[in-house]
Amino acid sequence: MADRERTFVMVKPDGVQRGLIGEIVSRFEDRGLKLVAGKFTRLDDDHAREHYAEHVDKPFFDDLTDFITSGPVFAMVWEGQDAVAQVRRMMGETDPAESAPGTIRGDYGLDLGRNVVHGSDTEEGSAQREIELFFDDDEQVDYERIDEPWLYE
Ligand code: D4T
Repeated sequence: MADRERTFVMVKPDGVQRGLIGEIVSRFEDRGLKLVAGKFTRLDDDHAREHYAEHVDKPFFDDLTDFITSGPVFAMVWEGQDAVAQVRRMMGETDPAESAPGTIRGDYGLDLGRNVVHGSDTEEGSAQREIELFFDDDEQVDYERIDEPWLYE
């Protein structure tokens, strides 16, 4: 079995307002990923700027931080085999208009600035950095899901 890893996922304010938390959580659960942390919260400006620090020089940065602080989000950590890349595939492209039907953004979004969900990218260290920005170690729970022997060879 390949390495299990953890990734950071967040239902953005548009996804929360549109009542999509349950749907998004269900997709990851059904796939066999394991929820190890969750937090319903609202980002302040400093947190938003840190989370999106890589985009600080981009023209859309202010709109992005305004949007992500505009309402509550549901932040999560999901664990599983190849979790970072698999979650990215399930989310679709950054722009919902370019996302295939069957992906979260392809099924629930139309506009780049309202793309429903965030997931860590595959760059080394991204997921760990984002997890640490939202969760303390003791907020992540280690446990076995009862179906694990049926999910992994
Ligand atoms: P996030 O980080 O929100 O999961 O999105 P991605 O990882 O798929 O894409 P990203 O970091 O490149 O973009 C972050 C965020 O900025 C918005 N955005 C992006 C925007 O409003 N205008 C743009 O031109 C781009 C490239 C959408 C996602």
